[in-house]
Amino acid sequence: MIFRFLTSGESHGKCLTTIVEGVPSGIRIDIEFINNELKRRQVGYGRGGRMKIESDCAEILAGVRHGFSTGAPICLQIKNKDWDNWTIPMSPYPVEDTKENKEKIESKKIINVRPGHADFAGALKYNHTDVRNILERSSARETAARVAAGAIAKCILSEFNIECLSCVMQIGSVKTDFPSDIFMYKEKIENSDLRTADSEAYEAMKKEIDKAKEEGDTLGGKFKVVFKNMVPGLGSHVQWDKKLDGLLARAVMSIPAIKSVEIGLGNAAAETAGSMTHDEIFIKDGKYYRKTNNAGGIESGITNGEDIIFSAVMKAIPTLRKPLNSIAIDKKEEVSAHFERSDTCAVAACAVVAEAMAAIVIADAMLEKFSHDSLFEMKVNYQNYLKRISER
Ligand code: EPS
Repeated sequence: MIFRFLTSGESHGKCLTTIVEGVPSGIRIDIEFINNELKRRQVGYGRGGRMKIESDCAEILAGVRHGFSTGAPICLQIKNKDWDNWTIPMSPYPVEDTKENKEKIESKKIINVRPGHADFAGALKYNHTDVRNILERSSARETAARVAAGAIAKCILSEFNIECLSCVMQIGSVKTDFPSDIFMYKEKIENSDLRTADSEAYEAMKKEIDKAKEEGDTLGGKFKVVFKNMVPGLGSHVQWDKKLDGLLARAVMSIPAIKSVEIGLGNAAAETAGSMTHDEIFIKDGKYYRKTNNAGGIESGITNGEDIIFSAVMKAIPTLRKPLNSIAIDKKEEVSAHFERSDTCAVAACAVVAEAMAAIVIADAMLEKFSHDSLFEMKVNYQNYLKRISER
């Protein structure tokens, strides 16, 4: 792995941070682009109160000079505005032992775990009696830092004209297949707070979210992500951990609440005969082409030059205003699960996070294939490769 990143930060801590390593020198790092990516993640009909507090914005702390990467690790920081309300309960330092401080800390202590979140297993594993120690890090707030890292990956990909876009395909029971070529509807998708170009489905999705909200419930859904202008030959068939589909699935599955990832035809492959599954290859004017892309741009772990297409399912958020039955940790007592504040539905935001995670995997494969010291060297290798394969 060449493009590596870690994130740190708690949901109500001072900030989120990411350190991205493996970025070649000479990549234009556009802070406005990074911040626009963060903004895209905040959008979504059905999101909760936190998004009204935050207006996520990254600061570059290292690794970039005058707008270009130097080859050194890049450090990005996103401040949590909500931190101002949490300085005592979330203080990294011991706080003064006053009645007021004790009350503030106690008021934020959680023992009623939420089924479906990391609370229960996390408290057992890390030996905590205050579940907040788990919740703060397992919160999907962390995905803001992933989107910042993903924006750096997208800056690399854009040097090679690789573009990506996501759209929502399902919210609760409302499904849409429209459009099949999502780039044709890019503007409409970007302007939709549910990332859909299907006006009819949009209204039905909103209704479904409103209903869930009224009932104190939450909703999941499904989204699709497409990368276009791909080069053939990224990833490899030779070893299990080099297969690009495996790497993509892992990266996307690691996003909170993701329950399945499908590449290309995905689950429908179970009921599709071979003759209808595999994308036949044709030749026109000396060029190879395909009429279908059921493989989602990846065959045996290697990109084949077609668009990379995958979809993923996000389960309904486990923080419910009408809480589920649960237990108070260490008390052997049945209680209602903890509720503080939550989104009713965050599928549109999750699609943006999936773009980021996939961009990281694809950028990493590009760096592996074409070198990773400087953009200059990478481009020379890329052009040579394109020339070589075009002659075959
Ligand atoms: C999120 C911030 C969180 C939640 C949400 C995602 O903020 P808060 O807990 O202060 O409301 O809104 O987290 C979850 C849905 C979850 O299950 O953890 C964000 O920035 O995306």
